[in-house]
Formats: sequence, C-alpha cells, structure tokens
Amino acid sequence: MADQLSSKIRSGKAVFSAWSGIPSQYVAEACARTDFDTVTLDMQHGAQTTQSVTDGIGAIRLAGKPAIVRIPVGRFDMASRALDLGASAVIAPMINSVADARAFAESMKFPPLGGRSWGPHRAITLGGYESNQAYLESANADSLAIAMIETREALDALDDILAVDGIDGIFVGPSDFSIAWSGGKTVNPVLDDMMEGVAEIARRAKAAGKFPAIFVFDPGVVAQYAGYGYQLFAMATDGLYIARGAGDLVAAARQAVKSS
Ligand code: 3PY
Ligand code: MG
Repeated sequence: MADQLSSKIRSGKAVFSAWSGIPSQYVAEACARTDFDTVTLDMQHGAQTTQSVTDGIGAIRLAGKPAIVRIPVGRFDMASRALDLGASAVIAPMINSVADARAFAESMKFPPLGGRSWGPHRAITLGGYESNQAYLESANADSLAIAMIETREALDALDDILAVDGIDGIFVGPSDFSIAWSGGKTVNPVLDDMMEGVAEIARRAKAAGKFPAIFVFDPGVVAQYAGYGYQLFAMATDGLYIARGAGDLVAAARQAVKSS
C-alpha cells in the first residue's frame, strides 16, 4: 500500500501543504478540510507539542489527508515518534552537515537503511495497513525524510547531504537562508540576491534524485519556484489564514454598513 503523500511526490505533481503552529486538533482539521494536499504541524517555531501533534495527526488523517511534522532542531527522537503517530513525512530544520543528515535518516528508516525502532501502532491503524509486516515493507519508501537547507554550512555541504541514503527531499527555509545569505543583515524570504542560490539548490537536489521543497508566504512566488524545480510548497501559516480570513470578513461587513 503506497502512502498518499509519497505517491503524489513520486508522480512529480505539485504538492501544497498548509502550515499549522496553533496546537489544536480543530485548527489542524480545518486546514485539512481545505484544498491543501497535506498539513504540516510545526514543532520548531510553532507551538505544537507531542500531545497536539498526536491529536492533530489523527484529525488530519481522519479528514483524509496525510500529515507532516516539523520537529525542533536536532530532535530526531521526535522524528521516529511522529512517524509512529501516523505522520507521512518529517521536516528536520537546520540540517547543516552530513552528520546531521545521517542522524536524521537513521531515525526515519528501519534497518538496513537506518536504525528506526519498531512501534508504529497508531500509524498502522490510521493508515489501514493489513499487518505489521505490510507496514514494515513499505515504511522506508513511504516515510519521507525532508532535510532543511537554510544556512551557508548546509549549502557548502549540500551535495554530501543529498548523497545520504534515506534523505528523500530537501526543504529551503527562505527566512533563515536570507539571514545567512546577507551575513545577518536582513530577513527577507524573497530576497532577490539569494534567488540564484535558491534555484541552484533545487537544481542540485533534482540531479541527485531528491525532491525540493520550500516555504512560501506569498503565492505570487510559487510559479517562479516551480520554474526552478520546486515541487512541495508549504504555505504560511494558520495564524495568517485566520487573520486574513477574519480581516476580509469584517472589512466586508463594515463596508456593507457604510454603503447602506
Ligand atoms: C525559514 O524560512 O527559515 C523557515 O524555517 C520556514 O519555516
Ligand atoms: Mg528556518
């Protein structure tokens, strides 16, 4: 049985992820019930906890969508745990070296590829796997390990990171990348100067057979990134969705009163 997310990625189609930092299964479910392909629960900068991720993955999967978890920096124990709880992919921030990439892959893949420990009971239930054996046979291919490239060190080590077996894709964090690119002078996720670097990362990832992903605030840049070869777009953020939706609604209501 192939996982919905890995099948979509392997088909080469564009994949759009909602991004949820609010630790609530209701918010996760609301995001999953939109036209997004998947929902990412953010434990790095978002307020998601082990408990809210447990609840959120259930809510997303029961809404018929695959779930992704972004773990905190270096928390590779949480990567395995997210998979056990039913996540289809894990995004690991600040993968700056081959050692980081190997440690991440080790936590994500069962032997012989890695050293993931057995215990995916919730994943088996939510995924409708027929048996433990069926899960074991598809887990390494279906559980996507996505390494974040967001520093100069990561860029310098990119080809070696891409060569690590068990790393399936890379994910550019454009805010951190802009800080690194400008030597700490600016934070701007669409910094003009760094676009050559952003394009180069996608080109090298694809040449290595790994899929490139990126974080996006403004849908206006998606076509440009797709042109570079990016395939997975994570779109910020649940707080912004609420603020924009509420803002539009109340503005329309106030306008209606004014013009009546
Ligand atoms: C970044 O832009 O640095 C990110 O980590 C996106 O969430
Ligand atoms: Mg970042």
